[in-house]
Amino acid sequence: WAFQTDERNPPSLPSWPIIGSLLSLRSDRAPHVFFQELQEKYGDVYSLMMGSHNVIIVNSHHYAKEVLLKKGKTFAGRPRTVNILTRDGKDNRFYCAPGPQHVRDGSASIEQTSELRHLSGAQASAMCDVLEGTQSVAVDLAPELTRAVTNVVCSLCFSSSYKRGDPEFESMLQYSQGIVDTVAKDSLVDIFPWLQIFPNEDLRILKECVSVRDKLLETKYREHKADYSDSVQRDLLDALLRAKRSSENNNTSTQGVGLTDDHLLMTVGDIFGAGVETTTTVLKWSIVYLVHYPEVGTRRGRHPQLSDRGNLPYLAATIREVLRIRPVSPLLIPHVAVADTSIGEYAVKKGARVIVNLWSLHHDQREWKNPDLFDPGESRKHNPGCAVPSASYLPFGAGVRVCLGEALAKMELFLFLSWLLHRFTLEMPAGQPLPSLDGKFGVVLQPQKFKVHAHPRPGWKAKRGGVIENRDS
Ligand code: PLO
Repeated sequence: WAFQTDERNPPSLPSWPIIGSLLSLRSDRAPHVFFQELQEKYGDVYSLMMGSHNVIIVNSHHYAKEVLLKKGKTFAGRPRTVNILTRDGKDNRFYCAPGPQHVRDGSASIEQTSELRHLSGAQASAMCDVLEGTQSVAVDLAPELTRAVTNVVCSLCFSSSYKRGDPEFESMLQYSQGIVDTVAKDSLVDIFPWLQIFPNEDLRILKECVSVRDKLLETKYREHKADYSDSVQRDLLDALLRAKRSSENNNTSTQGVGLTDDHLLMTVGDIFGAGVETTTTVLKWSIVYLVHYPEVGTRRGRHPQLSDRGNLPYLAATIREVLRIRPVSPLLIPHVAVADTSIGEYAVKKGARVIVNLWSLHHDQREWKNPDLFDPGESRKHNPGCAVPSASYLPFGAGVRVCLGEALAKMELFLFLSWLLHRFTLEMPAGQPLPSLDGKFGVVLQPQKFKVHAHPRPGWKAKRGGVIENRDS
């Protein structure tokens, strides 16, 4: 009497024992695009089996908000998968209960530091100086962008920064890329356990990269512990050390879980990795789109400081549009239902994984006019029946698992791009095709490598203290 129950199961892809819905999932499309295509046949919410796991894919903003906001706590679980990267889930951001206090404390201290603005401004300016030296050749901007972003996060986490050619920085670039390339595939190990029995090349690369990363983190940790003092808090690592000490003094039982060294290391590692990979990726996409739509770049403002954000609405709109059309994390991070519950009219069992397909939300024909078109202009504001910005827009996720770094990211994006556009026009080298708009799907959606010419604009000069003045207006 299945039809007598109030709630029914979501439409489901065909599945078989052990391999689950694998046969229906073969596609040369990236998963987020493929999941959006399946929406036509199966609807906004459907389920499939990955191995023995029930996975629910959510493709529209009403249902997505039910998962993230209305029933946020019920869906706040995380799958216990990637244990190579996290030492069995000791990075709280991914796997523990959402918002553990020491991470919240850390992120609060991120937002408090007004120094960060100056720091970001200084990094942006240093980056522009380097680019100015490359005038006549087309260059891949990625390493310079990464260095600038890394240095912001690095001083936030460890109060240190990297100079050009620093071997530690080069090794960091390498291991980070290695992890980004392989960690998405690693989560497949969980679905197909035999991959672990037959060690493959990716797994080797991932393990190697993680061990390089961990050594670096451990060195920083040792140095910090050596000259830690309760009276000064230099950075995030100090804040975490303090939280650990106070939880030890308070006698563990009140705090529930004691913080171990691994917890601290993995938390810093996460914030570090997330801070670098995400912002850098958005900057790269912004440049891709600026080269495709050069008219966007010419509408620049005059004094790139954070306080100008209100005066540069077009740049702000451009950043919003980049985050819409190429979201960094098109499938967010999987959620897990911690109790029996429902999504809309559909029943959801405890333990089910829920993937919010942000790509579908950001490319929903019902919510956006020409969703595949890059359009930072006015027309995006006139979505039929949509507030500004649209309800179908969640580049940082939402609810208890919302991105910790949203404020930092927005500040960095604005400062880095306004400086870049203020000092340079970006162009493809003559005869070169425009960079591809297709992303490489991994743990973040990355653009492919490309080179551009950065032509210095005439008429700006640097004044003391990094404030710049425009003379050509
Ligand atoms: C990036 C590579 C680092 O070496 C480790 C790391 C930690 C946190 C991850 C990040 C990587 C990729 C982007 C992630 C972030 C946590 C939140 C963020 C997944 C793997 C996003 C986009 O959701």
